[in-house]
Amino acid sequence: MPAVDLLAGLREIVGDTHVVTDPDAVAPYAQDWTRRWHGKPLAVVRPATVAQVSAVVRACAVAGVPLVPQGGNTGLVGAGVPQDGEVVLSLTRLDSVGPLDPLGRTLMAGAGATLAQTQRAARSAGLDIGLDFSARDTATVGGIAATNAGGERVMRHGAARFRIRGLEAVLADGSVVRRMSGVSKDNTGYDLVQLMIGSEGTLGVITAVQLDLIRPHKIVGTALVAVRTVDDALTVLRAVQHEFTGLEAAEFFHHDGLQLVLEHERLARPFDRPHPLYLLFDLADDDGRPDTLEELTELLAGLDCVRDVVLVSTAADRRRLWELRELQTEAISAEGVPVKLDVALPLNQLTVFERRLAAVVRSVARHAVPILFGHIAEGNVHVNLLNAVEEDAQGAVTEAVLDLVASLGGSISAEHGIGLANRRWLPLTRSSADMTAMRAIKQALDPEGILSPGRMLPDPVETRK
Ligand code: 2HG
Ligand code: ZN
Repeated sequence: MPAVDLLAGLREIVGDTHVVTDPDAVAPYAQDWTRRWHGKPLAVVRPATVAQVSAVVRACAVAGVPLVPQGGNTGLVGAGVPQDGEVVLSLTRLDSVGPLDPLGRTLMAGAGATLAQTQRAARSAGLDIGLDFSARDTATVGGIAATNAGGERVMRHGAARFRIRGLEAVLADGSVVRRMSGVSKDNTGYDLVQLMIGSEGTLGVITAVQLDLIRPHKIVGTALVAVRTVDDALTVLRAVQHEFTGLEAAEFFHHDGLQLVLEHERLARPFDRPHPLYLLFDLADDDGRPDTLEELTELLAGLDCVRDVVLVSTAADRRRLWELRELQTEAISAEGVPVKLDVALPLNQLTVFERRLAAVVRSVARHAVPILFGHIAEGNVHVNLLNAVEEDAQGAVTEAVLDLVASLGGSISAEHGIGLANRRWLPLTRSSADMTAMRAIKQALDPEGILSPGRMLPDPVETRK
C-alpha cells in the first residue's frame, strides 16, 4: 500500500490532527533526550483509545510499514526513537489514572500516564507505586513497563516487573490481550504480562498497566556520606543494613559528577572540602525506634572509613541532597552528548571495575572523560563518557567497556534496556541458545517484523567486529 493511502487510513482512525507529519511538530518525537538517536518517521500517530491503537497497528501491518511505540521519550538506548520511514505510535493520549482499589492495592493507568501522576494518585490514598526516578514528570507507565525500568527504589521494592500486576497490550496483528483481573495469584498458562514487560516494544504495544501498590514507610532521614572508595561505601551500607531494617535507597556519585551538578545547577556545596566518593541513602522508620537519627549518627561516627556526613530529615533538606544525585544526567548533557552505558557488576567486582575502567576507556578514546554514578545497592553503574561520541562512532568505546563488564560477570544493561544502543553486544552475556529462544518468541508474536524492528535483537548477520 502506498504511504499516502496508509496516512489517509490512519487519519480516519485517529482524526486528522493526530496524524502529524509537519517536520517541526514531528521533531520532538524523532530524537531522544540525549540527542544521540534520531530518525525521519513517516508520521507520528496519536491514538486516544486501545481500539484506535489496535486499528493503527492493523493498518500498519497491512501496509507493511513498521511502527515504534513511544511514551514520554525519556529512554536512553534508542528503543522508542523512530528509524527512517517508521510510524511513531505515541501513547501519551492514553493518560487516564484510576480506578484505585484500596483493598486489592492496585491502580489502573493508561500507558501514557506519567510516573508522577500515578505517584500522586497512589499517595492520595496513603499508598505508593514503589518506583521512582528523576524523569518522573515525563516518563510514562507504558514506557516504564516496556523497559522494565528500575530507578531508586529497586533495592526495596524491585524493578517495574515487580510493581506491575497486570497489563493490556496490542499484538502485532492488532489483537488485544488483557490481563487485569487484579488477582495476585494466577498461574493460568504462560505469563504474557511478564513477557511484555521489558520487551521494549518488540512484542506488543502496552496500552494500560495495573500497578501493584505498596504501603509506604515514613522516611526518617537522608544521609550523604563522604568516603574514599566504593568498598568504603559498601562497608557503610552493610553497617547500616545490619543495624536498621528500613534502608530504602542507596546511591553513589563521584566528585567530578557532583562538581558538574554544582556548576550547572548553581547549587551549594554539601561539604567544605571535596571527597572522592559520596553515598546517599534514605532510611525509613520500619523499626519504629524513637531515636533512629541519633543512633544512625552514632553508627556513622564510629566507622573509620566515613570522612564526613550530612544527615537531614525535613522534606526540603532531603530534596536538596537528592538533587545532587538526580541532576547528574542533566548536568552531563549540558556539557555535551555523552556515550551512555548502564551496567551492573557483582558487588564484589565493583571496585575492580572502577579501577580498570579508566585505563580501558583511555586505550580507545584518549580524550574521554568518564563520569560514574548510580544505584550502588544493585551494583548498577551509569557510565557516562564525555568527549567520546566520535571515537565511539563504530562502537569501540562501548565495546571496550562492555567487554570489561562481561569479563567481571556483570550485566551490560542493568535498567535502561538494549534498544539500538546495545543490541550488537547482546551475545556478550546471552548464549546462542538464549538468542535462538528470544528470536523464536519474536518470530511467533511478530512474524512480519512490524513492531520496533531492529531493536533489542541484533540482525542474524550482524557481528560484533
Ligand atoms: C538515573 O539513575 C537514570 O538517574 C539515568 O537511570 C542515568 O543518565 C544516566 O546515565
Ligand atoms: Zn538509573
